Amino acid sequence: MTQNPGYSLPVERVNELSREQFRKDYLAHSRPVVVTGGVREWPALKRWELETLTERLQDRTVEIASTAKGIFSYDLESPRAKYEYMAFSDAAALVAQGQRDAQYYIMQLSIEHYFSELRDDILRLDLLSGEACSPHFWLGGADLVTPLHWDNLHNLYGQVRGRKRFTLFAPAEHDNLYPYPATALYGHMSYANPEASEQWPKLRDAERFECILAPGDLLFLPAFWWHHVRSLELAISVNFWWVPGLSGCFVPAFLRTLRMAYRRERLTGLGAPVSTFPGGPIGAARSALRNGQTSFAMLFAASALEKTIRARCYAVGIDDWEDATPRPIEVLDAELAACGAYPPDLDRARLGSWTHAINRVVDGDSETALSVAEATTIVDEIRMFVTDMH
Ligand SMILES: O=C(O)CCC(=O)C(=O)O
Repeated sequence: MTQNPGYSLPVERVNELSREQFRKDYLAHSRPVVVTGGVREWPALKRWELETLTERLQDRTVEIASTAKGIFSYDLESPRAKYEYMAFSDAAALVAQGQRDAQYYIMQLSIEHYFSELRDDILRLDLLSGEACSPHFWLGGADLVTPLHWDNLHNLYGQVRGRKRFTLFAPAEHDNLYPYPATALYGHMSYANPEASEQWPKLRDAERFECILAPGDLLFLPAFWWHHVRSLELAISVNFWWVPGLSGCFVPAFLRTLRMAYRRERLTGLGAPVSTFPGGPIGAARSALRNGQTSFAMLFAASALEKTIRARCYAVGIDDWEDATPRPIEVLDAELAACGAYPPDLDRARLGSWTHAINRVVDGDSETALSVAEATTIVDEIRMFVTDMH
């Protein structure tokens, strides 16, 4: 393995983090952070040895991925990873020993779905509040690699056994990271290997952040951040994903990446890439509403807002905001207003109420989530706003 990291910074580390600090200093800015010992109280840290898990789970059917070279691509069309179902005890034996011609990885299985009896070994994270998210389970041998990609979800990733090295790049580094074409179904992946920068020279221009997660550590990996992960020994992890609120999306550096995400059929389950929907993001929002998918509808509506406001920015001579530092919506809103990017008669209170509603629904707070009828009203208002602004 060649280490040629260009320039590399450690991911910020803290020993303690209150929910308020997390939201204010990291979540609002989509900035990664490791909380050392952040999950050390989880009973899983004491209970999850491979042998004890095997005793508890025995014949439970699990999905397991295998590859010849230990590189686990998310591109299911890639010949590199094969998926099969087998009893947990057989899967655990394969993970522990590997085979001469294959390595095995149990990846991101829903704990609720596959092993509900393990639920009590994981404590709810204090950093989460209303977010709708459930834990996912990872078990793999040493030296397995998840190649460079991003997800459209925020992620709190807890390490239970073994260590993993995470290499992260901010969304704004996109152009240096050899992404798959935006039109590819797996447009969230990169061709590049950050462990072989000499083969991917632009990687050396990208600022990378690295951390090693040890048992008990917790990483906040913001949505749209590129990540490459290597296990340093047999490793067990549990992570929580959730849909970012609008404040996590409606920031310039993410939106370029988000636009690519809209082209992916899998993101929506709408049956076709969103780019093919008549009416662009608003058309996609309406289709999502017909399926009752209010959170996707809100994200597409947010994208329509962004597209329009960006066009206004260019119109008034602001052309650098795509690469600006991610910042909360209120800050961005004030900046855009100050530079005249909005039409003078824009009802900014109304704009604020849409973003508030969008945040409520995408934050997944089920008690206050929008009904489809309310979401439809908002999408219609945004459609009118977008049309008027052009
Ligand atoms: O742990 C891994 O191998 C990959 C983790 C990952 O890609 C994620 O949590 O999004």
